Amino acid sequence: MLGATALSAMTGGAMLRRAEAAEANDGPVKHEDHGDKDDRYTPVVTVDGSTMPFKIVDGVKEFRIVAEPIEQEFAPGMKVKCWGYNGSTPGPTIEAVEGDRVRLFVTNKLGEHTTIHWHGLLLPCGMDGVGGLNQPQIEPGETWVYEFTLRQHGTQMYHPHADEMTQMAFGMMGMFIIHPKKPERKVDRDYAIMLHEWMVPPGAYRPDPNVMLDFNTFTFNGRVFPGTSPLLAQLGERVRVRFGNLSMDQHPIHLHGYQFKVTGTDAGPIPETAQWPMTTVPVPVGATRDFELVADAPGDWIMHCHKSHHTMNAMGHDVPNMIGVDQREGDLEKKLRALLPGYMAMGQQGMAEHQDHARHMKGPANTLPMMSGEGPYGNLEMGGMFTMLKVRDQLPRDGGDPGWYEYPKGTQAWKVDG
Ligand SMILES: [Cu+2]
Repeated sequence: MLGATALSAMTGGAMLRRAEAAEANDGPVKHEDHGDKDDRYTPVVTVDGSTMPFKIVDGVKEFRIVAEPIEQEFAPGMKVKCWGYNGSTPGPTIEAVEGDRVRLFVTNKLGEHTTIHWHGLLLPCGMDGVGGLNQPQIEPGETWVYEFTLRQHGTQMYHPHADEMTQMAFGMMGMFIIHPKKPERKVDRDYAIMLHEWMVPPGAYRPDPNVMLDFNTFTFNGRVFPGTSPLLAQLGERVRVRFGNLSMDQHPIHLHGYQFKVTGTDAGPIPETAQWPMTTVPVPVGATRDFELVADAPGDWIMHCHKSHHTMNAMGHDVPNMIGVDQREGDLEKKLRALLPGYMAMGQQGMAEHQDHARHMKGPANTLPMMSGEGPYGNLEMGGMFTMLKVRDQLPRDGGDPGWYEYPKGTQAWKVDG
């Protein structure tokens, strides 16, 4: 069970996936965590995701993991047939403390065999989970047990080491966070975000695992903007954000309005003297990065991958570039319409008009427009790996979304004549 602190920190996050409304960030925070409680740490909040329940049995922390086909809503309007753990992709975040003995039951409900590899963990070789090498594969219907003592702390991950290409492309992955035995610098809010990328062909419901480079959907914890929940912080709080990346690309994560320090990698904490101040942290493939900041600047600060195609939803990469082509010249648009009924010239001045067009032009089924989302001043023209850090001097008591930031007078850009 999560403590009250964690619940309030969850801030419209954890259960948004199950919320009906498009941007219902203020929905009730419920949790389906029936396990035991661990008071030794402030639980991490897996934004839009969940924490894996556990039971302490004879001093061993037991987790039950089910590998299974699932349906994941990336954002309202797009549900994808994925594979995951315990009903979601990424699977629930596993949390424990350095020195703990953990017992992880893995039940395979997929149609093919699987295993789990504990990525970055120091453990006996026979627990490493490489199917065919460290153990036989876990066949459909079987349950296998991994058990080891945690000899480190930091942000780690878990994923299959069996038919990896398919199983990871379908979303099988999760975070494995080990808190230090001797508490280090305490943070007030601790967030975890698993980065992933997918090729979901327009009109399709299932990701294509054969794609190597040309992905069209980029998720934070299995959600794309505008389906991502904001991270919240109260003025003065110390915030940690942990990123894990098991996708096929590096993702440079950029936060506006702050300089943060990169405080941890998959090999644990970085000594203070070696911590890098940054505004963009590259999260390499097969690695994790933690950063920390003190939330001293109020506002709505965006946080996103800085590869600009990664902040778009599905787009046609093969379309001819029409920017600068005046199709009204010589009635070109009209002539084309005679050949192609309904043809409309688009993208002559840029692509921003796409967001408005997407509102009244029906695209393929189960496919989100390339750009979407609205702010207090109009279209945000974003998608994919995009969210916000909302910092307020007073967050709503229920831990919900505080709404849009109210800019103090004289602190906003203004328009002039000429
Ligand atoms: Cu990216």
